Amino acid sequence: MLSTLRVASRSAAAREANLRMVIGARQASAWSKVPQGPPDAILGITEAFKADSFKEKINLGVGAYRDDKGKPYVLPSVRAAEDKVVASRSDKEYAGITGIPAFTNAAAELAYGSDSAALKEDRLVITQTISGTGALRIGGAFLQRFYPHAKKVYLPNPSWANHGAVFKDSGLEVEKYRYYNKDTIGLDFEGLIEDIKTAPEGSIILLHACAHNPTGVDPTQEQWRKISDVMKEKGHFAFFDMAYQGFASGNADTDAFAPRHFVKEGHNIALCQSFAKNMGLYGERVGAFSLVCESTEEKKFSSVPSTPTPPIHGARVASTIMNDPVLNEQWLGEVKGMADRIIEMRALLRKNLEQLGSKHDWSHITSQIGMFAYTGLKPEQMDVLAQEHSVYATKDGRISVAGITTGNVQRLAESIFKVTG
Ligand code: PLA
Repeated sequence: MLSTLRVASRSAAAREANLRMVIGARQASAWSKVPQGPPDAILGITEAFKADSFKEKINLGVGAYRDDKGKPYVLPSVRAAEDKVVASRSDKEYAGITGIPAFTNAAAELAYGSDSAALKEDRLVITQTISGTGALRIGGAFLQRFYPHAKKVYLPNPSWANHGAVFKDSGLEVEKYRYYNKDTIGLDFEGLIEDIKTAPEGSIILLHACAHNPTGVDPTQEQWRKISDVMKEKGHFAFFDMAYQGFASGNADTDAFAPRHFVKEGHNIALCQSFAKNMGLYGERVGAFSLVCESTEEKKFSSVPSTPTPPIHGARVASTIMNDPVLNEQWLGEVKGMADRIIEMRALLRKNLEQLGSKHDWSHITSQIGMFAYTGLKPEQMDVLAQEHSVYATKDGRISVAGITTGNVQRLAESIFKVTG
């Protein structure tokens, strides 16, 4: 203590440093019981990738689209809309509590379809959110407070790594239902149906609308119909996460089949939308949460507040695109372009692996859909890929196909071949 005092008297700078130490000590005692948050498994990979000095390193961790040069891609329609937004010299006033109506109306139409009964009958509530994660968080909290039949949500096994944490933070309990069959590298449809049937009536079931993350395995339309029937029989509540509309098939309507079918069948669903992937607006945090109500009357009671109040710039960009027929058409073409490049890279990776003489069956790489391929590689093999080949991806064997290019696919295939034999 004496020595600290002496140091403190030496100079103003030293005094300040000393003060910081004292404050630090106080803070440590105030927060010392706070458990350290888990590292973000996906963004942590980006950190490891950045720290690697090997020139030909490959990052297949985060699901962020890259062009064929491996560079982040800003959609030309987004650039054009952004120019329009800037040229309009709009003010920076707060948006309303549920966001920008021109954005949320267009988002609802994109998701549900302009002919949706829920829209025509004016029984949809929608609020702007901090991208898809914010939608899940707000939706989770809303259900936790007001959904009368359950306080537990059933997630597919496996599911997006953050689903569990986001719902737990919303105060919901989390349970799993069977989804993926390791042996077939496909959907465990019987297991899924059985688990949904045995869940207590009125359970909340989380469904990935399309491009299931991490497996890339989606139910077929026939299977979706069956899931809808079983859920109706049991009075379950469908909570859709649609983070990849347009990205799976290249067609925004095709990808929205499941939630639209459920609504047609009379399910009053909840839906989370993200514009991170399909518009490439990752950091702008543009999303929406909506609830289909039984009637306009019920809608009046179901106002879902947003983060007060949501950010305006990204929502203005998305709204400009969706409300301008020419830009909208251009954007849909660009989404298809991204989806097609991913599909092409799947084919190329499989071809390269087969040409190398790999004895494994890699057909799942091309049959899976969306941003990710679930390779079936084991955690130890993923470690070797990172340590010996500078190929970075999540330990569960998921690779972001969006990070593959014509320039790196051969080296990637060789690395996977060496690791899997
Ligand atoms: N839902 C699913 C199924 C997702 O995969 C993601 C993002 C989100 C919601 C949330 O996205 P948003 O908040 O940006 O709209 N998953 C990414 C990103 C792409 C991440 O986890 O950091 C992934 O790599 O899995």
